[in-house]
Amino acid sequence: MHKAPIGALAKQFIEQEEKFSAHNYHPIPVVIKRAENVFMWDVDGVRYFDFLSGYSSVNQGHCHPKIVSSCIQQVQELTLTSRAFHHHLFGPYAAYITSLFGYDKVLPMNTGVEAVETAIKLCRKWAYEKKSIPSNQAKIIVCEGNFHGRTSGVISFSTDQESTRNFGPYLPGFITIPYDDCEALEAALRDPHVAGFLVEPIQGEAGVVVPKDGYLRTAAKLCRDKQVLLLADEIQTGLGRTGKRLACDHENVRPDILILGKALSGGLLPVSAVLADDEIMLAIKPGQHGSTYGGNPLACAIAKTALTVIEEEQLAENATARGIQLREGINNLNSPHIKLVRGKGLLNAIIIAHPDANAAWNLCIEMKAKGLLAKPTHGDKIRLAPPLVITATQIEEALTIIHDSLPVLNYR
Ligand code: IF1
Repeated sequence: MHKAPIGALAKQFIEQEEKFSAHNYHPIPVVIKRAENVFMWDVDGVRYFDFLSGYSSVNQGHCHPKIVSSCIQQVQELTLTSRAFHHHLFGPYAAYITSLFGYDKVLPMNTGVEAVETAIKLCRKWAYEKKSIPSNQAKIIVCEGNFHGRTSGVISFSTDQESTRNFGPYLPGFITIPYDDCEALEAALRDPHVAGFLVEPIQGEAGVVVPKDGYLRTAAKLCRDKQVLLLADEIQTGLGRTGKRLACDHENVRPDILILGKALSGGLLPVSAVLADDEIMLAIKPGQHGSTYGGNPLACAIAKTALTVIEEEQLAENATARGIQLREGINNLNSPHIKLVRGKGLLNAIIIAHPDANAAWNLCIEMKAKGLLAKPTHGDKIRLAPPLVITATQIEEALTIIHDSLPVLNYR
């Protein structure tokens, strides 16, 4: 595995982290100190393009001035009331986000997985109380290769050994089918106890797996015909990332339950949300679900600005144009080490073709040395997902870095 030379200062921070924190990640060997727009700077002042974007959390660019300003103003006035009391920002925020996405109501949470767990509970509650599925018999269809978070409940239906092994016993009530397979979905929907279908419009963690055109539209119709709820996990694909406000918008699909997170706060703090219409959302009554920080004033202030920035700066449109430029640029490299590039908008990945299992990692280390940070996913895939504010000139600069880094694979 390609060893990256790191400075003494960075080494000191990494050793401290190694000694005093859990080893639940294997980061690229770089210690970031500052970030702005599409760039991050390490503790030695070296600048990098950020091509991971906090896993699509900083679509608006790092430390977007308008979002930071909202944060600074609000953090000095009121940060938390809990939901035991009302506060003056929640109503306007709820009105704004429900109007923007076209749903009756929002249930605010914090992390993405909390929103996914919320959506599962909402779907089950609706199934028992509105669809009369027998108690504790509700099933939710999920896809192979899914990634929806890391709570014990959500990993219960993961098909990734690293996410599940030795974390049992697992939450029951899930049917797993192949992704991008409507025949399998149609067959699974014959079970009268199916309450919902939870799906990522594009599978992020699996390596940016883009389903065939029409998959989501057909899946939505199959679910509708069986009175099964469509739960769209747009935590990573939403908020402009794939070139539309939501990835579902590419096929004019309106999920019954919409799940948002990550860029909902522009990377300032965990903010997530579940949106649905009254028939579903009002199945949960007072005292039946919640969270200490869910819908807190600081989150409302930040999220409302984070959403307006995406709209005002037309970040989805830029993601479309820059994504086409990036994919065409990578294809034009004609590298024997790149099997293919795939993605939509600025959610992309390259698949590395190389006998060395560490090739993708080695390429990432070389790109880091040349000023671009990215990280492999599932071995041979490298996600390329810069903030949606990136310019055409910056894409060209990034392509030059990728081009100049590829020869590192020639000698392994
Ligand atoms: C890690 C992956 C990406 C998500 C989707 C829900 C969640 C995520 C589609 C949960 C979170 C993060 C988690 C982070 C790395 C990153 C990731 F590699 F894990 F899978 F982006 F692809 N639905 N994804 O992508 O949201 O609770 O984390 O806020 O756990 O390593 P969260």
